[in-house]
Amino acid sequence: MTITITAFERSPDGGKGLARDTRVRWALEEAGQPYEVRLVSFRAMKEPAHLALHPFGQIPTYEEGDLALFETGAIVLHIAERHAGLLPSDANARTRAITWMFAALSTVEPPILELSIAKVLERDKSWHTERLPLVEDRVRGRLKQLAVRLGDADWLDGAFSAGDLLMVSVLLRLKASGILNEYPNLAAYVARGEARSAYKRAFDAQLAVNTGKN
Ligand SMILES: N[C@@H](CCC(=O)N[C@@H](CS)C(=O)NCC(=O)O)C(=O)O
Repeated sequence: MTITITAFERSPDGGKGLARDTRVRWALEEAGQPYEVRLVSFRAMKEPAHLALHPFGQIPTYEEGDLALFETGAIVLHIAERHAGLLPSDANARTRAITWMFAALSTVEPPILELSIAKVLERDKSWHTERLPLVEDRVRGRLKQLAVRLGDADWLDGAFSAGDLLMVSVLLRLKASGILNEYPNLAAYVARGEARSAYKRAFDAQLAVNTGKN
């Protein structure tokens, strides 16, 4: 059955791989599943046809036969549960990997997004310079805890899993800030994720859309 995902017609990041279709592309590449992409404009994302797929008018969405999904956590979990390569077969290890997926999206991603919002949307506020260090420190707090847990391991819990895929995807947003480099084991962890051939294919595919080379 054909898998179709949606992605920005023009990503605000110009192809740096931060739009969330990249993590879905990455999961599909890890699973060896071909997919098609339907590009949507910001206007089309808020129109009824897209809202029927995604109630919040966002990307990415995922369609496969009569199944339509939104939310990257749910999409990556769906891919990981149906194809080998992203979740261990041992039941407990599998549940721990899923726990890391939730940790990435609900514990680590929120302060990182708050930092992006503070930097991009709150620049002109009178309280911006006072608030920014507080937001940065909340990110540092989470990174410190994550760095302690990762230690000198390659991945969060044994072999690479969907938990790592989402955690690396979330941390990538910090690369430009320099904060990630304050935690050398996390910077190396992200670099290991980026070095995977499946990630490279996913990154190149989204870049091609944004440079008009697809
Ligand atoms: N929690 C959602 C977030 C989706 C999301 O924020 N998508 C962004 C692109 S990365 C978007 O569509 N932004 C445009 C908008 O919200 O209007 C997920 O993980 O899928």
